[in-house]
Amino acid sequence: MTPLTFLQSWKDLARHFKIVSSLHMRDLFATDAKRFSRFSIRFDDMLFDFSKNRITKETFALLIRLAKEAGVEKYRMAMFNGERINITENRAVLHVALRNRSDRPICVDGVNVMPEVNCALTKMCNFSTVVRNGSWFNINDGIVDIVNIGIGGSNMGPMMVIEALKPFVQNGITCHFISNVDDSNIYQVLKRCRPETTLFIIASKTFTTQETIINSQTARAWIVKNLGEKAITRHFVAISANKNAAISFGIDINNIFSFWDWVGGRYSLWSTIGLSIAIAVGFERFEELLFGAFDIDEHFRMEPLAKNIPVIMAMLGIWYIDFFGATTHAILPYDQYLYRFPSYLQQTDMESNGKSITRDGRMVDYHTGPILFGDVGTNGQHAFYQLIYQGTQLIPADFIATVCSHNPVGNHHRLLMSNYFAQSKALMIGKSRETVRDELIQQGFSGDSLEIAISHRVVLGNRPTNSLLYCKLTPRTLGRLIALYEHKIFVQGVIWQINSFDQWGVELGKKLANIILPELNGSKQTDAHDSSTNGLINHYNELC
Ligand code: G6Q
Repeated sequence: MTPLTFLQSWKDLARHFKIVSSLHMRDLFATDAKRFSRFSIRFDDMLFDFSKNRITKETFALLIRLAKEAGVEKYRMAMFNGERINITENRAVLHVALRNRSDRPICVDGVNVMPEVNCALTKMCNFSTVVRNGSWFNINDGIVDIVNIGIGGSNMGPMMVIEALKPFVQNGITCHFISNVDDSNIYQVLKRCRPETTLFIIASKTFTTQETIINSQTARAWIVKNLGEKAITRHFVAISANKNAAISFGIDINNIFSFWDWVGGRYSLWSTIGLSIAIAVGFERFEELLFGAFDIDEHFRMEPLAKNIPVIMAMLGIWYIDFFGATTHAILPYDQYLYRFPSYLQQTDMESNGKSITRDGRMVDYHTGPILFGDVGTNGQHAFYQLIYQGTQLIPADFIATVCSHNPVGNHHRLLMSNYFAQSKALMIGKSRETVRDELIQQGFSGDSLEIAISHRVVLGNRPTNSLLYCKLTPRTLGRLIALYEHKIFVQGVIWQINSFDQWGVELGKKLANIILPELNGSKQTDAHDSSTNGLINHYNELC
């Protein structure tokens, strides 16, 4: 594999950067009337505007050339063809099969996985229907509490989606999520549930994850205490690839939903892990979500690189991270229902591309995955935007917004949207020294205090942003949005030559926790670790 920095397009970009880095977007807009139409793409009702980026026609062409030269098309095909591209775990990466709404077979080792996928979907459909219509608990109406017990990929996707699709959640169904091993998490949830009508979904691909197992045992004890041992089969279902462990826990074999090793945890909300979503919003809407992702899968699979939204998003990210030295990326949804979207993407992106070793085992000599952060507009504006405007770091940002509110109240949505449009404009255009000077002179400033005041108030602008704007946050739109980011992450992983589908780093901390657990005994002093860890453990043992 040719190292990334040896590729001709990379070298050309490095040269080209020297020219572009001194250009201001204000001038690029002023000298090109077609900039918006050149650098924006419409996908159905969704508009992707990337014209407020520090690029020229030549930058764009070079970035697309890099995508080609780095093999994005080849790897894209390999993923869709079920090849084992997760090389360190020797697995295919097929979340695209989970939402393949066509009859196109998708094979792993020559076996079409689609019949099994469709069979699991039918089972989800049947199950979610009986829970929703009350027949699972034999009730006509009233509240049903759905408690998803899972962590990481078995928690964040469903939790984000159910929040995002709240307007579609059936009355009477309340979804709760227990993920943290912290006892306060389960305590707060159980406090709000009625045992008679509570359904626990144990979501764990491996069924060995410490947090999920202990939370499930506590939930099991709660049901047994309130309803007796026999109630377990009615009140617990499992989603797992480890059927035997689920059966040993007491789950009825008919209530175990399958999971495949080619579904990565953080890409699994489209699978049976989405059961809580199907129960909350109904299977039809869950299917719409799948259709949305499928729309983008087809777009990603078929469109040429230069017209391919996730490819463009990815290449712009590469441009900033590897040439401008950006280390972060802000996700800024102007849509309250997407308030969990930034933290959801944190896992998808940072666990996937937080790597520094190439697929062939070399240490990279360039930066890879960015630190993702964000919050909903306008909250973020009153919190961290200042750093994006005037801090020392370049922070590329994605502005995401919905044209129509689910809950139109007075002038709220227009106000929200005026902020959405204003922020990306202000970040791009900034406020020049001359404008600030004129304003301050009018306010009576002069002399030294005028010069100092000017320096503080100048906003350089030239801060890059993408804007995504769609009609309404429906399940289909949400599916599209998530899939766009998934494929963006995929493309960046290909460019950086890393494996985006494993997470060996997090294993280390998990193993150490198991070693430390028996030392938290409230008595004996430990000297088994470094002095800091010893000191912390000993302080804990002294106080507990
Ligand atoms: C995601 C990771 C990780 C995983 C959790 C839960 O890609 O693999 O977040 O989803 O560790 O694992 P289980 O589903 O096996 O409990």
